Amino acid sequence: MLIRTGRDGFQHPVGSEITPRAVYEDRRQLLKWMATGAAGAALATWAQREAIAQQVARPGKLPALAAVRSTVPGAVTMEKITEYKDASSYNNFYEFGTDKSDPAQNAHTLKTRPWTVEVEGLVKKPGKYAIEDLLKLSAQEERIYRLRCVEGWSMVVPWVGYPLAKLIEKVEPLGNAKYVEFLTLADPKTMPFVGSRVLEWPYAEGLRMDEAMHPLTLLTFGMYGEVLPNQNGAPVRIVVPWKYGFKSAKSIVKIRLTEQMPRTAWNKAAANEYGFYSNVNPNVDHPRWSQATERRIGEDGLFAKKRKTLMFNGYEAQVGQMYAGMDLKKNY
Ligand SMILES: Nc1nc2c(c(=O)[nH]1)N[C@H]1C(S)=C(S)[C@@H](COP(=O)(O)O)O[C@H]1N2
Ligand SMILES: [Mo]
Repeated sequence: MLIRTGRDGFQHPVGSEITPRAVYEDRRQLLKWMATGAAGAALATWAQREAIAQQVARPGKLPALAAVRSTVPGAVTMEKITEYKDASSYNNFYEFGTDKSDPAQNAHTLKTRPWTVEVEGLVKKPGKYAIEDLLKLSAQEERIYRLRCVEGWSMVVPWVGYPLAKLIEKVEPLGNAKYVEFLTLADPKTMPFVGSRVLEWPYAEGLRMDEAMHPLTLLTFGMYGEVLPNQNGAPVRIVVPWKYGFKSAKSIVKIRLTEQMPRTAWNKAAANEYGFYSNVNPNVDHPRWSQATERRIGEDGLFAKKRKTLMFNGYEAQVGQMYAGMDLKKNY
């Protein structure tokens, strides 16, 4: 569901599956809320998406992507893996629409070949990489990551890729490079919503240098042993498992090293709601909803008990040190 904030003309999602906070904290409130019909609307939306998930066929059988299971600490969670049909039919990819089921239905128009990724900015060796060369730059690893969306749902996906650090090392960052900016494709001919004002295009994201170089930050080409389906960000995306899902930019065409902190698409849309860091943090609420719990897509029904969200999405042992001494409430 989308609401218009009016403040700046942008629209921001209010996940229809987000139960207002007061509601799940109090059973009597829940009954009241259900009586307003909001629950009915949420249930209808949820049921509709479930129905679409059943219909969206696995997009052919995509080419396999050979990979070895990663041995990097934290790279493989033992949690139950989300079913492919759910991970590929319940997506956020606003270039193809704002409903979770839109990308699976619309992203077939995305042309993933030829594809080049330009690496530029504060580097000694800038370059344009054809996707075929980028794929071969380093050995492919399989990693089983939790991904937690800021809207309150999560999934567990076996991603295939290699550390972004491998590419960054290759281009030799200059001493004053402090951030990495990701710019993604914005092609109005193949992306029907790039003409809309939902966000500023191209979709932009960024990481601090140490975050970009962290061994868990994955330059991702595949999932479930195959190349990425378009709706999940083909042919190349980033996956940053300890941050809210929107930090994991899809269908990347440019990687730029900068000295200044780059502006990001969601920060431009609503700076008070989406900060640069966006580390998963159950103790820091979104201004319009709690971040303390989450629902696992494909498993937890609308009224099932939610799971507790973990600090840094469960990757605190691996990444916590990068934020030592930082006020995470201020740097949300
Ligand atoms: N280019 C682009 N990348 C994007 C988005 C988007 O709208 N456009 N949505 C983000 C959000 S909000 C989430 S939660 C994840 C979802 O990734 P998934 O569909 O593979 O689960 O992609 C992120 N990357
Ligand atoms: Mo998200």
